[in-house]
Amino acid sequence: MNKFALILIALTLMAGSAFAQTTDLFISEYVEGSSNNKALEIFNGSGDLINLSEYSLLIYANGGSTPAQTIVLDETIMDTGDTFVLVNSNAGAELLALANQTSGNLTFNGDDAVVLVKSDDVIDCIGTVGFDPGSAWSCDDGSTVNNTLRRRPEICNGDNDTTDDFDVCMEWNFFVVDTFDGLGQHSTDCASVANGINKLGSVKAVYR
Ligand SMILES: [Ca+2]
Ligand SMILES: [Ca+2]
Ligand SMILES: [Ca+2]
Repeated sequence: MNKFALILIALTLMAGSAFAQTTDLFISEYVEGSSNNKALEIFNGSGDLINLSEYSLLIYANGGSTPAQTIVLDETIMDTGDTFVLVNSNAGAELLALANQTSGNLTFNGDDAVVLVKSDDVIDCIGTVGFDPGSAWSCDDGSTVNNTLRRRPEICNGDNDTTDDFDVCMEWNFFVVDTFDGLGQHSTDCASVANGINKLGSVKAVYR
């Protein structure tokens, strides 16, 4: 292996570890509560202003491989660090009071894959599209039914693979049913980055 290859490997490793960065929106909280208490929180950890109306939420119900619901998100300019809370229109008053947008189509109940897309590009996913897990995706800590799930602070970007196995313990912390106190803010360990920046280019620039 020549010296150039070694340097390239070192730079790639650095870009992957010391520069854990958020480049786009992701889902930071998922509420599968009692009755119609359903909500999703979307977080902008990137360094860009993002127009939310370019994004949609798709719900693939009960193992279906085409979306049962499509929810176009409202025209909203999200700044770095902003959250946006989407709530089922028939939720209770306490949850509705936290909504930035409501929709009657936000109807997941534990065994439905939830996918955030920008045009046709998958940005984030909860569950596995085309797979029916029974009543929910479960692991030792909890499941996607009758829980509030909050993205772990070390998770910097969405899960853009909708077809791989979904281990809900890998990226989420669990809170008891009808926990709403995390909605409207998100804690992260990740750095923000504007989409236009070439990561390897910026690392090279530092070490030039
Ligand atoms: Ca379902
Ligand atoms: Ca996945
Ligand atoms: Ca939150």
